[in-house]
Amino acid sequence: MTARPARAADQDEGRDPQGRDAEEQRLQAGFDATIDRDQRIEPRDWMPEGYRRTLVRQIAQHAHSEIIGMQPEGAWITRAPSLRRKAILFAKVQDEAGHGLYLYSAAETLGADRADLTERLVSGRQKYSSIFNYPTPTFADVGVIGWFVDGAAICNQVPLCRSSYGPYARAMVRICKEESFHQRQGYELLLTMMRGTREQRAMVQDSVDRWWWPSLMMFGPPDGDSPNSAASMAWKIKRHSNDELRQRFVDMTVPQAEKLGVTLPDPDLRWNEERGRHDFGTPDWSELQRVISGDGPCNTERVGRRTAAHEEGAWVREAAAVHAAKQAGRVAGGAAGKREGAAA
Ligand code: FAQ
Repeated sequence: MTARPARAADQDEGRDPQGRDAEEQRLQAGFDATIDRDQRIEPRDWMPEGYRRTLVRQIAQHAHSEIIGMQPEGAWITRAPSLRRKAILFAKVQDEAGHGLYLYSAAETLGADRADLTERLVSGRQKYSSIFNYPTPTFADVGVIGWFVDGAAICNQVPLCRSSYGPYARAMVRICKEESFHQRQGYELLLTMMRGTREQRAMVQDSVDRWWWPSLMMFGPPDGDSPNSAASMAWKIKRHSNDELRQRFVDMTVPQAEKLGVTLPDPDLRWNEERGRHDFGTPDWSELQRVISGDGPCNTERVGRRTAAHEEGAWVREAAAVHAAKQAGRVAGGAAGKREGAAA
């Protein structure tokens, strides 16, 4: 693949429009060949503007989801029922912050500015996953988030480890390892609760009833209503369609629910021998649209909390920037001093 910076063609001075078109076609052909060979596009490679825009959109939404996703479970850190559960939850929520940071860094390799992305999140111009707009009234919700939400995240994100954009794919490798641990901790928490009292078992079932359908919605609208899928799949950013991944999640989760002893709240859920997969009911897509457009149960609270955290953290960013500038000055000063010393 020709390693040329984006818009190199525009920067070539004195080139006539036909020459520019030919150059553009050559770069596009190189890009297409890299995608066809299943090789990676790297930050300094030429890429079509639509590819770059789609990646910034998806990676930023993904990063925002990890950061906003700290809130529903984070609310339980102070109330976790034992020191062990508190330590586990602390570690998990901290991992999510780390995932957000890798992903913002991946977006930066495409020219995005982190402060601008945060501004787009708090002003509602960029989305984050619908799932984090649901409340967590009981401790069973911590377990069900691990089981369903991290489980859905794994189904969706393992294929993203083979995404065509190098920095995104590499970030996903580490993220998926951690999500896998998160899913197991959720399931283990629920197994423990199911071995407890009748009230605890009822608490788990209630949580399963509330989170099942929103978890299926995490995979996005049905394929026929997914405007971004065709281009994303042609560019190998997404490797599977929304419906394919939703089906995988259902097939993976049904036997786990049986083992746990809970009922998934879908009367249409059954094994289809012919397809070798489960049939299941249709999520309420109007609910997904409502939640995505800001009218979910906790949208205002989540964005309000994120905005407040951003504002309260301004002094940390300022102090870090001043410190970094001082360090840079010291390093540059030190290097200049060494050069002078060598010259003398
Ligand atoms: N929520 O054309 P498509 C996690 C939007 S991380 C909100 O199908 P696309 C870890 C979509 O953006 C969870 N918006 O779009 C964790 C688009 O809007 P736009 C996040 C949604 O991109 C666990 C429009 O609808 N994971 O859980 C949703 O091809 C526990 C049309 O949709 C990722 O971000 C939704 N559910 O496919 C953290 C994974 N669905 O931008 C804490 C990476 C759709 O055109 C605790 N992302 N939309 O205005 C993806 O795989 C894709 O972006 C999809 C959507 C599959 C989410």
